[in-house]
Amino acid sequence: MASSIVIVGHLAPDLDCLVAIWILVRFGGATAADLEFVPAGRTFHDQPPDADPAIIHVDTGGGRFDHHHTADATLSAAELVRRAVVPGDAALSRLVEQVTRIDHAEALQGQQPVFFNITDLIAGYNALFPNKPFHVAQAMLPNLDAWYEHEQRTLRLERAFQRRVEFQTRWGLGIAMASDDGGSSKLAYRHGAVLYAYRDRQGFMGVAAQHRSCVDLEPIYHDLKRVDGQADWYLHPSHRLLLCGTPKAPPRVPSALSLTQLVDVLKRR
Ligand SMILES: [Mn+2]
Repeated sequence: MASSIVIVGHLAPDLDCLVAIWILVRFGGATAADLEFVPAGRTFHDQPPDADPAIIHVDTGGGRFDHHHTADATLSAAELVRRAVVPGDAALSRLVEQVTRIDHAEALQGQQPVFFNITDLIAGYNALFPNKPFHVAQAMLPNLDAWYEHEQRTLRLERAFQRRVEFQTRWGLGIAMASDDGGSSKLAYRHGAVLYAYRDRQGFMGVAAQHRSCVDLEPIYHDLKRVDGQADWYLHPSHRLLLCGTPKAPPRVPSALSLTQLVDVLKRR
């Protein structure tokens, strides 16, 4: 796309509108596009929405990237842009699927999440910059980059989880996995693990027990002190978490064990 592209969204842009803009900017080559905002439903200078290929309307105007002509709950402006620009990106599909659901959930009462969420964040930006929708968009683009990165990481973890090792412990099923990103307790517990161990790209390792279990990792901690004495193992006060290095707290000395050796320690108890 040429740099003379204009992307037109609606005033007080919402998540759907912002994600549609973000896809065009980040994936559609519209990096230098001008952003314009019109009252929802209207078009730029009241021209037909798709008359000029260099003026792209999203979530407003009734054109090809506006979904308000239909009540189809699987459609959103972001989804229409995604299908047209990057239909084959799995992480983006996941992100946009959630955007579509959020866009349609807004009309429903009593289904809002309990905690502060991305819709609240956007509402905050619109409150900070009520007459500057461009500022809202500029502030949100990096947040959407981060969300996309999160979805990519989740997909990588799911792929790595398929190569997991399952083993028996005295407490029940153990699951071990190694991946660039470490492990996913969510995936392990969903799969029925009571104990789960992981190793990441930097050699950071950890063992965690499901929080409803009666596992006490203190004996394992002492075993590790014996076989991996130099390493900086940390036993969490809950006794359900045993860590040797996390991004929050890199280890002074990393573990010398392989994941298989760690699993052997866990199996022996
Ligand atoms: Mn929408």
